[in-house]
Amino acid sequence: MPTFTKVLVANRGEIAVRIFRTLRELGIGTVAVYSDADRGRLHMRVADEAYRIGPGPADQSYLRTDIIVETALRAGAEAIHPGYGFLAENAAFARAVEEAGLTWIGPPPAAIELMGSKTEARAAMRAAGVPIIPGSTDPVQTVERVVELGEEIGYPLIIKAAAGGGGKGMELVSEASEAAHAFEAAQRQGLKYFADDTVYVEKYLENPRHVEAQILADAHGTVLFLGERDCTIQRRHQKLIEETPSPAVDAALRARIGEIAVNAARAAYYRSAGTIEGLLTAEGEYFFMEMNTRIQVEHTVTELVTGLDLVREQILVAQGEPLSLRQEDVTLRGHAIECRINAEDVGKDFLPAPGLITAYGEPSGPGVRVDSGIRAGDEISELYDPMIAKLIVHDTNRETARRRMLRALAEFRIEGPPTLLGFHAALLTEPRFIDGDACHGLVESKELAQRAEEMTETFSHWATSVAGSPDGTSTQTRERVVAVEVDGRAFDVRLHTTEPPWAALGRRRRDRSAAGGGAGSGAVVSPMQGTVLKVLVADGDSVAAGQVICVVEAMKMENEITATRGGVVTELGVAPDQGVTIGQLICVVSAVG
Ligand code: MV4
Repeated sequence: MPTFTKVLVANRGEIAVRIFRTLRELGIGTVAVYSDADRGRLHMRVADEAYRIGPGPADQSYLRTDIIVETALRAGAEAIHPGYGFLAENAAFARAVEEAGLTWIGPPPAAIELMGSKTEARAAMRAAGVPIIPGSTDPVQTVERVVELGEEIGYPLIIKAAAGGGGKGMELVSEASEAAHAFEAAQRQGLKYFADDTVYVEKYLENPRHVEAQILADAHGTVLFLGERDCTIQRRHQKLIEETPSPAVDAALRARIGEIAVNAARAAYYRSAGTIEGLLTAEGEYFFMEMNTRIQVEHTVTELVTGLDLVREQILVAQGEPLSLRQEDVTLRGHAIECRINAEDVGKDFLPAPGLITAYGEPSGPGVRVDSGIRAGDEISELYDPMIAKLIVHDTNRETARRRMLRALAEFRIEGPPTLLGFHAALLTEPRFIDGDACHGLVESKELAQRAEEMTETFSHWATSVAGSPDGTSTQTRERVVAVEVDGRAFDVRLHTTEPPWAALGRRRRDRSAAGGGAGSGAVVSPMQGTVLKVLVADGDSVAAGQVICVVEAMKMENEITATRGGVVTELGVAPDQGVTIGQLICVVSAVG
């Protein structure tokens, strides 16, 4: 049985740091790789050795399979852990690792490949008796076939890219007349994002919960079910909050989900940690949706309720060892919640807001865990995911865990870019969340965005009084009311403190972007850097407030740019395939009459 002396982690940020911690506990040497953009960052500092992946564009660094394998050999590592994202679900890379004589800390390449094709996965799961969402298991090649399926299983339908997953390349079909448009859009997105225009069709389930099952499998025939996670609270298919147990799952349903998950893993000849993603309907039906063949961002909540280290189990399994426990030894204790603390602007439709972290202080205390790769002075780069940290709490039940999360959110000090701290505080105090409701539509609501902003104000922390500022920008004073007691009598005292220098920088940036075209001016400006995909209006067209003007692709996402008020389009200055920068004028919507 090989025991590793050194492992390379082909990843960055919090997950690389997370894996290095476990490797250290196991007495295994640690090897980091880093892009030029990540030089000096935490993940390379905590490893025993760190190797630059270069030259080349930094956003591609962690995808350089050849260099990563070479680096592992050069460093004398025996194995590679891919983390999540990047190469984690790349079967060709897993094979290349094994062909180089290294061990792949992950599932068999054939299992990655099977689950990578959503149609093949559905066919295999159906054959294994795993309930799949009604629809096609073969690729759907014509609009006529879509309409036929609509007649068979009823509308609405959803068309998904077979090579997709996680929500990219999905199109809704409410009735037959929409089939052609949706079919072409799903094909186009499949081709663009996954270089594969194969699509399939599912019945569209209304307002389901996203409930996923964690499994662990070894090479000796043991497959464990480690409970479910509820990841219903998402925004543009990005999970924001994950918790376990799911408020919608009782013991009987949990047993059924566990059986489905173990059957799915066995049918795929699975090994390592894996997740069966499923949809749970309001009627209590549970369907397999897809399998993620990697350690996931939200594995942490499962770790807190099981007391296990899932990364350690992955490493032991890769070494050929049996899992450290049996199913009857798995106990699920209490409740855990994870909030993803992203650098995003809730008020701007959750637009990623890369920038310098000028101050950073993590919460701690009972039942609090923070997984992060960030320190004060680090830059949240626009090249990668804008996640700053994962904040995870554990307590005896959901309500105490919720309160613990609110306490921890208030302790978290992050200055520089806008973050989701206030958003999470607003969401966790919503009656619907408190009730364990699925909260469909809540994340997108204006009311919640408003409350998130108020919470952010509450969280705007103790300004250090610093004279002057780095670039000579004049600092302003902040006013806040503080309750004090003098000789046993209470007073409200108005304090005027000088804002820190970075606050002035942030304010100037905000002022600049606001000047780019507020609601009043009728100017439609691009809120992001990207490429124009489509222009849906022409000069002289009448548009209503909220009507889509054009579609801009940025960070592999299609973003609809809408009119901020109704009127007539003038000064239209963009065309398909054209690049646009932040704040660039797209058109002016002139008021009529
Ligand atoms: C669905 C669906 C309804 N019906 N599939 C897929 C990727 C994941 N991010 C969300 N996905 C969905 N797939 C069928 N057949 C609805 C969603 C969905 C969703 C599901 C659960 C909780 C929140 C959601 C938010 C958006 C879309």
